[in-house]
Amino acid sequence: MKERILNLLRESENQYVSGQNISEKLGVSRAAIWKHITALKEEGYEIDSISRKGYMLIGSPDILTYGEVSKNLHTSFIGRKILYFDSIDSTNKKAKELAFQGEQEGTLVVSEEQTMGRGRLGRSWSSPKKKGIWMSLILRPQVEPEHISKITLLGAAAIATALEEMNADVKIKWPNDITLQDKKLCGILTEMSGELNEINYVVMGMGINVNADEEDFPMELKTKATSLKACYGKDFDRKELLARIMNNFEELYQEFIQERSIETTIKICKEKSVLLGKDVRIIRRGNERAVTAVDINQQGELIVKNEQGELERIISGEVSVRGLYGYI
Ligand code: BT5
Repeated sequence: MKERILNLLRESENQYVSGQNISEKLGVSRAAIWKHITALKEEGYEIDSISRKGYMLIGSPDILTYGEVSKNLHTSFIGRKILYFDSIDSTNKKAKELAFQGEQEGTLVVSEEQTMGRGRLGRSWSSPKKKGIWMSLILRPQVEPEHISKITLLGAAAIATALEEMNADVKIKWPNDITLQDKKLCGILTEMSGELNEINYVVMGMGINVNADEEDFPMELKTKATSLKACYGKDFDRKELLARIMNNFEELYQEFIQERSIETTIKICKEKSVLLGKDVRIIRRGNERAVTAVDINQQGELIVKNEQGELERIISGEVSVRGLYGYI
């Protein structure tokens, strides 16, 4: 009922809606309306009330609920259901539990903070409250498990495009990072459950530092991580960014599923690549090698030239790529 009252207020932008009107439309008592309005105010909605005129929505809180995000959402199934948490251990963990229980494709788990956010290989992911977007998307692609690493690239291309639409000059660092001014802005963690030939579900976790200030990052990240706010000196609209990511992702995902192609994704990943043409280190289980990044092929693999001058394909899996002297 609270959501329905909120929707009525949203529909009547800059106008008062009378208690009588709400009561008739939704079939609730004036006293119940008052209770829900009070609850909405507690959530951060600014609602003006004048006797005899009714209620008017003046401002909405900076929260990533479906009601707040959907205004900018143009998808048919990606992000059409958002499970919203104020605080959770990890959205990937929650999304995996839900997917295991049968949750449908396209459902998004979002939390304002994570107390045990995870990166790859058990590394931790710093997720301070309301400072970023911490979310996990449930997917059920009908493709062979070997194609799963492509999903991370779809995510990276969707996020980078959304950020570009909001005038942030980001780069993609194959396979799972987005960078801004040579620091890490975003990381993607794609996890899957499946058999040899079949995927049960995929969970793609995305962590994006949006309005974090320098002091929000733990000591060890200060030289390596950045946020949109730290870089551009202003707050960015998290709701709009989240919706834009979903919009872009759905398009790229449809191409992947229906046409079995990631051509558009690869084009974006190459155009925005921070690695191509650079001398980098490939790190796999502690072993490091110096190579030059040359290309990304249609399978989404990184093509590098080794010290013998031979070309090699690098499959994302468990590799990390670093610059010769630092993160890039
Ligand atoms: C990643 O791993 O970059 C994947 C991160 C995925 C996070 C999302 S948030 C929503 C969802 N729920 C989860 O629990 N996880 C996903 P990796 O490439 O392994 O990088 C991890 C490393 O990035 C850490 O070891 C730190 O050095 C660094 N790091 C941690 N927090 C960071 C942050 N907020 N910003 C930038 N770098 C960070």
